[in-house]
Amino acid sequence: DIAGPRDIGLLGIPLEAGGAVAGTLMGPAALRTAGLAARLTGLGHRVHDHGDVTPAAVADRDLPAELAARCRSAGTVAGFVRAAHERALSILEAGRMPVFMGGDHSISMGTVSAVARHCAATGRDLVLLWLDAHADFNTPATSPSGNIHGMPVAMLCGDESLRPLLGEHRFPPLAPENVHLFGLRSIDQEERRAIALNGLDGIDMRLVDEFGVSVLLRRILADLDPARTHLHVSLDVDFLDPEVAPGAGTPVPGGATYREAHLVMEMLHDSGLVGSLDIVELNPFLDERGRSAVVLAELTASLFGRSVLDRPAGQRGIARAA
Ligand code: Z70
Ligand code: MN
Ligand code: MN
Ligand code: MN
Repeated sequence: DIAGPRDIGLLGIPLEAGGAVAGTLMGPAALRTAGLAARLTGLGHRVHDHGDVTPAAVADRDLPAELAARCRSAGTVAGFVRAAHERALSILEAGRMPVFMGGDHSISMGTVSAVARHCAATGRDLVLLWLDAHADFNTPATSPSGNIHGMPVAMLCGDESLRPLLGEHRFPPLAPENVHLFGLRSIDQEERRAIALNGLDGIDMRLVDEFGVSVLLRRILADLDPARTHLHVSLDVDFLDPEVAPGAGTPVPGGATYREAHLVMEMLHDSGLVGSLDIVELNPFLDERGRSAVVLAELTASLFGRSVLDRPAGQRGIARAA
């Protein structure tokens, strides 16, 4: 249960080659500077910082020619993805709850695939909450940009053409009905068709405007069995509105407000379902005086139990009520 003190493992994955804008490799450093670890220990948790991953040496020519031709910097991304997967697995096996600090969103190919393996080994169902302006459901065949950070959800759902990025490691692909894309407001044409075809749950900003984050998130959480579920949360900085978090390489207007994002994190905490977290796409080079890094550190604290007032279990009904 996420309530009560947890053993948290921080892991930095300083990758920027999956996106078009340089700077996300500084993400882990900025999150540390924003006091992420101290905010979590201040809540009573034990925090172990595992440092940053050292990427494996992978060249483009080590990958299938088609993959390397269609994806930018595929070898570099593969090196980080494989190393992240191995480090993630050992943190999970040590019984720590991992917080993965990206890096661009392609790191999730390594982190979430490791979580999927760990869940299979421990008999739990993996559910993925993807907080992002984008669906990241492109494949090498559909991507308009060739940027691998637009493809991790497709890889995690079992796209064969992307699997060589992970090398020899094998993981059970996510069931599309266990993938919830939340905060959508920028999708490519073929990506949109693929989401419908594969039956992913897409929650766009129009739905957020109409129903609010609380109703929409409660609907997802209420369906999950607390005894079986491992919920992985993947938080892209561009889930937030660019006015709240300007440190994003591809800012899209109309994102989550500061208050909506905090409510999501508070409800996730109260659910007791979260087993792992990615914090990705923070670009400190584009940030304003560390604002975005601080917001992400604050949101992480909310996910780990920070609240304005004490809320006895019986009084945090909104997240639990079916
Ligand atoms: C576009 C693509 C993207 C950020 C993901 C954008 C992808 N759909 N951008 N995350 N920041 O190139 O595939
Ligand atoms: Mn475990
Ligand atoms: Mn993303
Ligand atoms: Mn995004």
